[in-house]
Amino acid sequence: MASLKTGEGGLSKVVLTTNAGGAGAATATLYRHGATLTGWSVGGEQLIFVSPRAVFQPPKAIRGGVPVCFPQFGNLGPLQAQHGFARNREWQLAAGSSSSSATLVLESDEETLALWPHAFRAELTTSLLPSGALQQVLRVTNTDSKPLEFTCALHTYFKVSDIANASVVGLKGLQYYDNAAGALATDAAEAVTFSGEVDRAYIAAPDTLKVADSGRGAVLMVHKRGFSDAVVWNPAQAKAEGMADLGEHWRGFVCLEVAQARSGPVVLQPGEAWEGSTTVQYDTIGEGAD
Ligand code: TA6
Repeated sequence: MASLKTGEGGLSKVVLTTNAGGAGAATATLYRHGATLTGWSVGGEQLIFVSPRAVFQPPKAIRGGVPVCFPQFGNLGPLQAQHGFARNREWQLAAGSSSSSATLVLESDEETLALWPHAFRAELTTSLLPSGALQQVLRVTNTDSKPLEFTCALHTYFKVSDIANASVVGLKGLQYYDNAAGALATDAAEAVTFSGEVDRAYIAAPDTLKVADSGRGAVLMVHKRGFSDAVVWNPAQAKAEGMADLGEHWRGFVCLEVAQARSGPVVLQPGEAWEGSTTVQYDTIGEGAD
């Protein structure tokens, strides 16, 4: 049974474990604040980045982990708040969670209705698979009597030895919106590498993508379903210095986010539900698929 514990800042968290013994043992940590996953380790190797300067004080979003961007990704929606409000609100632990899987729930209330006049139920189910892989499923139900339209993302910060050692493979030939340049472009490179700010929202990305860290011989195979797009981000030094909860720690992560963003919003009729999922498998270089 997943149990609630007290974490950073006195916030409530859930710790998940697999029963796999020895090298395959995996753990994950999930805060009710923002339903933000703040850790995933396999065989003792921590694979998720959280800024050492992260502020665990609601409503501020935790810098790092896997923030839930809903009901909009970025500014792709009517809200003033970038990435919506889900990552700033407390989610409830649903009954039926186990030692290796937990569902957190966010339902519309007076506050959200004042921000966004739509009744909804959002559920994030986080599971550690027997292999140690991390799976997250976001399910949104339109509980209103009118259509619901939203964009969303699971904004994952993968821990890397150094951004200079990181690459993202699988996006060659795709069109992306370059948020730094404010323009569309096409990626001709075999892999995305990081020699400066990278802030790209790829349109209609493949369902399998790879994050590689040559500095620690790690490969993360990311498999998405339901999310059409993928976002790659690292702010580099100039932007990071303007972020009080990041600063000099910008070299420690690469964001590869599964998103329903530039391809267009999800539209749900009353009573309809949508699901998007990501499953991430950790391998050491040499084991992972090429
Ligand atoms: O996913 C990339 C991005 O949209 C970047 O443009 C940057 O703003 C990043 O998200 C972090 O956003 P935040 O609101 O968490 O500072």
